[in-house]
Amino acid sequence: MSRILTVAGAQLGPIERDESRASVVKRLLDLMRRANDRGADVIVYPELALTTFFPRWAIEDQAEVDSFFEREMPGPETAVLFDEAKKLGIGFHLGYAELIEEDGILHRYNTAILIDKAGNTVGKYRKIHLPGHAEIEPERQFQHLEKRFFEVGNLGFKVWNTMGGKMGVLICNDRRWPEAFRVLGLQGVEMVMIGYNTPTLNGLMFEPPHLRSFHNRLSMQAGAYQNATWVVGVAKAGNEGDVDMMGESAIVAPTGEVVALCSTLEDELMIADCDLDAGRYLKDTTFKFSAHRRPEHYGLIVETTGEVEPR
Ligand code: CDV
Repeated sequence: MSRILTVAGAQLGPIERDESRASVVKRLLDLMRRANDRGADVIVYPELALTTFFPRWAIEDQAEVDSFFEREMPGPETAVLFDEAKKLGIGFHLGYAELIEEDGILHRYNTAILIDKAGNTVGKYRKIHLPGHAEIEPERQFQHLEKRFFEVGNLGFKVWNTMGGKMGVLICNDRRWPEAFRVLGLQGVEMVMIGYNTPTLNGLMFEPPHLRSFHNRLSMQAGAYQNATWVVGVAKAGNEGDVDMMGESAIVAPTGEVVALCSTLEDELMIADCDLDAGRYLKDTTFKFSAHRRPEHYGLIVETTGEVEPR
């Protein structure tokens, strides 16, 4: 018997720096209603879906940086999204900048949450692989200040049993790191949701745009196949803040095949009926980790620091 989860990926076109939360949330609601009309069980929005991709700007005023963060979730401007999802009975994944006070200290994370069809928050992930740089580098065509604006996530890579399957979340740059996928794979993940903001240019040195696209697909397709999991990769696309952002949002099957693909650089829905059992034969054969995976013979000692030393 198959376990079908109908999944919508809600690619977003550009969000300009001065676009209000209310305006963005209206766009998210429109996509949610359309996804619901098309029978989706869950809708996946991109990384930092509520604002422009603010790490591209050399913003030095902390109050201005913080204006891109959410202090509560749901908050006054996002509650309507939660209410509508609950009313429709649709789950959702939302990426946003999280500002939280813990033990009297303010922390800032690049976060994504997963909400089930009944409106419960079932998972939260804080981005671990933060790309870019911490100091403003004027020689760059545009900044990528994730290392300045965010702390490294402290929740690990988790898998949640929800919506009939084992769900995991990665955020953007995480998709390029096989170990991020593998930690989810080792927990038997069946679907990985990934929001991303990826410029079509490197920003520091020349890199052919076609390679940037290829590496996006390669990372998601390899992550899917090698862990026998669905991958739902959803972009913020188009010319935002004068930087061209890659679209090419895709739903990838556990075989590594792309089954749905966005074709514009605008707000666009892609939908697929995902059989959560589709990766079962790979998990039982080629990627039966318990039978074939042999980390004790890899010839490396992985220290707890993360450093790797030859044996
Ligand atoms: N938001 C990101 O993490 N973007 C990176 C860029 C900087 C390469 C990515 O891996 O797509």
